[in-house]
Amino acid sequence: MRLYSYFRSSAAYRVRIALALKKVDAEILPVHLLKGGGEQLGPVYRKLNPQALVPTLETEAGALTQSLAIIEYLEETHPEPPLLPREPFQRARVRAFALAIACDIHPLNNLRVLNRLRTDFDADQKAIEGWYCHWIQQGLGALELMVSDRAAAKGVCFEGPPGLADICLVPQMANARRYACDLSAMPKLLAVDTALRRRPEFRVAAPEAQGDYEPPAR
Ligand SMILES: N[C@@H](CCC(=O)N[C@@H](CS)C(=O)NCC(=O)O)C(=O)O
Repeated sequence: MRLYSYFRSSAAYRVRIALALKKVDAEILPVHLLKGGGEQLGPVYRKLNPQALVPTLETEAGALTQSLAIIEYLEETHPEPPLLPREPFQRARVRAFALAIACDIHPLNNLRVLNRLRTDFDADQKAIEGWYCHWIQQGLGALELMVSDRAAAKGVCFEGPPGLADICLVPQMANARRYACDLSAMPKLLAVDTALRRRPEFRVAAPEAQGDYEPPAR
């Protein structure tokens, strides 16, 4: 399998964590989202991913897009360890947490959205940072209420082994740190994120562990 990824892409980061938890090997092929206006926008990559977004997982059966669909595919093809609880109500709660990040928080802060705010709505860097942190704080503030004290003390979003909610949380927290968003109102999420990032499967998937990593410009 081949994963088209970008070190800083939080959607690709989700898939990298899932691959590590499942112990599935995949060759990582970097797609630079900024170089030359963005390699994701070129015709070759668009054939694989018509949305021109990372990640894409190339499998023997063909290319798969959308990080959550890719993770569900990995879950179905490699059931152990499970990323979702077996009980339907608990499964739905974990999915709700993950979807809140993947569908409601992350898309508002995606590169193409920020670019359009700059080019078509005259947003300067301060305005972009305000926009970015607004949606993160509103979104993660709600998710803080979904994590029990017991789960947080165990270093996971929901009790049991790390799963889909944790896979979505850690990359979104990395985005928040990148823009220095104030997360002091989310002590449980901060504790869970810190605990998860110590685990080897999360460490190998981290942006700074990637071959295409670039340290932040100062
Ligand atoms: N819902 C998609 C989101 C994918 C996505 O937005 N990827 C970002 C990086 S995190 C991207 O490729 N952005 C490129 C752009 O905005 O041009 C998924 O979960 O895979």
